[in-house]
Amino acid sequence: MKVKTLGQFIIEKQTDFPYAKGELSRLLRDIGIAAKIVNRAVNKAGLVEILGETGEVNVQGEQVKKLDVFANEQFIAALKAGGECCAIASEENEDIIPIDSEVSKNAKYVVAIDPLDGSSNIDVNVSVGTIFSIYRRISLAGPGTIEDFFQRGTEQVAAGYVIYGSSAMLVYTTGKGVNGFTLDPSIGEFCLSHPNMKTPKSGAVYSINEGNYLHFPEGVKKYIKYCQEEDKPSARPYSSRYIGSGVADIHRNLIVGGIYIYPTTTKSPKGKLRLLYECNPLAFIIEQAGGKATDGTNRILEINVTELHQRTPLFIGAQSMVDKAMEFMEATS
Ligand code: AHM
Ligand code: MG
Repeated sequence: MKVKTLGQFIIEKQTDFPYAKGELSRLLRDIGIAAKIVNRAVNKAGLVEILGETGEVNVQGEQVKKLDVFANEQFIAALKAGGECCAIASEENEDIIPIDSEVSKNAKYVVAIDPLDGSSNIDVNVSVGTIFSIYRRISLAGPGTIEDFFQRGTEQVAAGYVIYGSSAMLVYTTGKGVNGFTLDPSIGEFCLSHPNMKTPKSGAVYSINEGNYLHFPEGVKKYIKYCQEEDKPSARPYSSRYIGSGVADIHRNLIVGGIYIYPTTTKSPKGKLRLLYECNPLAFIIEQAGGKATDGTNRILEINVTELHQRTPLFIGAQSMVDKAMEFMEATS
């Protein structure tokens, strides 16, 4: 079988952007390099002193795990060294990280990143991930500014995620379909394994943390009951699958067909997930694969971004399932 590496694929696809000079390709390459380093650390996490908490609390008020910090450092270092990125917004940093170096002074892009998604699964050998989103800067020169990140999801130039799972995979889109690459550890390269990924229009899996049931909006409670009802023509009851690593849950649903919901709860009235570096990139990928992503009412990609760590509820996955869930939301609003 002829192998196509991520690097080769990116170069081949550069012709999709005739005006581009290869900067975006190099930026994706830099992200791929950091992902391999993080994957190496995840794979031997039990053997080296990288499990557990640092004793600090991050901007989200959550315990910071050592692997979170390590992943954050690796992506920042790779993006700084690559010279194609003029600012980074990370889940782990309260403010943006402007990049002010000789190599980055003409950089066109900014990157929003969740370096290690699924933090609660780090110490227990369950899949975790990285999510990234790339925008063209709107500031004119020098290091990027916070305004560069206040662009709607529709303005993303590229987005992707990496899963550190039973195998490591990198999935990304530049708005011309979705492609997935599996890391071949024997050659240390991500290789094209899932060309032109499409998600089924309908599915039979629903993913939600039902432990929060009592705190869900009425529409979500009713939709869950709908998923559990017996109805042969629509393949109900659906299966419930929830890993607790958003990347892994959404990746599985992308492939088999399903819906992932993280709604508002009475405890988190704006939802838990972050718009900039979780929901927007995931929504871009799922839409490109033929699925849908909303906050229960509005398309995720059209939500105005006004805060770096803005939260939003998320309904994402197979089109007909998201539509159905929204019907229940509308009927109860
Ligand atoms: P994190 O970025 O701090 O790991 O939070 C995001 C994660 C998602 O990956 C996952 O789907 C969700 O939070 C799980 O939250 P909960 O434990 O509340 O179900
Ligand atoms: Mg996250």
